[in-house]
Amino acid sequence: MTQTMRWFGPSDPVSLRDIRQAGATEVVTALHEVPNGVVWSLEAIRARRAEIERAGLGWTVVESLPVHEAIKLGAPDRDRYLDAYCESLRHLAAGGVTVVTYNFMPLLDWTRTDLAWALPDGALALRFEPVALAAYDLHILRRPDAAADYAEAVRAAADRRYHEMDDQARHRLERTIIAGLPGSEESFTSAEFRRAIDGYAQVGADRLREHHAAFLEAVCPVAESVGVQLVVHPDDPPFPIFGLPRVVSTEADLAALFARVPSIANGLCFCSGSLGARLDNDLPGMVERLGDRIGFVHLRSVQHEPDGAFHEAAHLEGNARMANIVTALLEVQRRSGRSLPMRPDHGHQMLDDLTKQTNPGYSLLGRMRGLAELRGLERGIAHGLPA
Ligand code: CS2
Ligand code: MN
Repeated sequence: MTQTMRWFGPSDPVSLRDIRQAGATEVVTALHEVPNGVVWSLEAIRARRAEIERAGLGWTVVESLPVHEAIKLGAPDRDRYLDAYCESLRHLAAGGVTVVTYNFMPLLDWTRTDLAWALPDGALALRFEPVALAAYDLHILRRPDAAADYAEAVRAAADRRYHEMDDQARHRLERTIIAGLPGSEESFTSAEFRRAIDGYAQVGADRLREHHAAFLEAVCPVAESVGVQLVVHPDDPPFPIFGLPRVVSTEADLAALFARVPSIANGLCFCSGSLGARLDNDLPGMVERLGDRIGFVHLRSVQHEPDGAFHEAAHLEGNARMANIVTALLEVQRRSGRSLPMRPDHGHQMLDDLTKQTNPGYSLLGRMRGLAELRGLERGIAHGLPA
C-alpha cells in the first residue's frame, strides 16, 4: 500500500518533515481554510502541492472536500453547491489529485464523548460511550423527544452520570461532542445544534439516501470525465445519534449505494475504525466483497466494551482483526494491479506528545507507531504470499 499520513495544512503542529521521517511517502490533506461550499481555486491547490513536494512528499488524496448541508438536506439552493463541488473537482484533477474523500453525515462529522481516556500504560485514547452521549442529549442539549431514543436503563444511567458531573465536566462533554473534531466542518453551540437538528425534521434515512444518490448523480459524471474517484467515508459512529439519520454505516448501505450509482467514480474510503464500531460489520469480508470500489484505506481498530461503548485501541489490537483486513487488501491490490493509499487513522496521544497541544487523534507519535506496525504487518503478510 502507499503509506500516507493526514496533514491539516500549514497550521498543523505536525510538520511535513515529521511525516516524512515517520516513513510516509504522501500526505492526504485539504484546503481546510476554504469555507464549505466555496470553490477550491487551482492556484491554491497548486501552491499547496508545491509546499508538499518541497518537503519530498506526494499528494494524490484529498480528505475531505466537504459536502454542504444544503446538498444533504436537498434544499432549494443545493444546485449552486453542486456546481461549486464540480468546479473544485475539475481544479483538483488539474492540480494532480486523483482521489477525493467526503462523508454524508448530517451536521456532525465523527463523534466521541472523551478525547483523553487514559489507557493502563498512560497513553490517551478517544472513546465513545452511549451513556455520556445520552447525558448530553437529555440534560444539556435537552432535545425534545430525545427520551424516546434511549432504553430505560440507559436513561437512568445518563441521569446519574449528569448529576455526578460538575459544571466543568458538563461543559467539557458539550465541547467534545459539538465543537467539531479535527477535519470537521461544523462547530455549534447547543442552541445552534438544536436548531440545526430541527432542520432535519423532514429528512429521514430514506430521503437522505435520495439526496446522497442525487449528489453522486450530479458529481460522478464530472469526476469520471476528469479522472477523479470520489470515496465516501463511512459514518462514525455507524448508527444514528441525536435522531439524525445515518446511511453509510453497513455493508448493505454501501452495496445499495454502488448498485444505485454504478459510476466507476463512486468509490469507498474503507475505514476499519468507523465500520468496526459495529460488531455486525464483517471487516475482512467487506474488503473482499467491496474491494473494487475501495480507493483509499483508513486502518484503525476499536475495542468494544460492555454497554455499547468503544475506545480506539492500538492499531493491531482491539476487535478489528487487522491481519485479516490487510491480507484482504493485498488481494484487492493483486487483482487490480493498484497500490492503495493507506493511512493510520488516528493514534494514541503518547510519549512526548502528552505534554504538547495536539489535534485529538492526530498527534504524531501514536500515528507513527500505528504506521510502523501496519507497515510491518503488510511486509510480513506480503512476504508469505505467492508473487
Ligand atoms: C475522521 C473523519 O475517522 C476519520 O477518518 O478523522 O474526520 C474523516 O476524515 C471524515 O469523516 C471524512 O470525510
Ligand atoms: Mn476514518
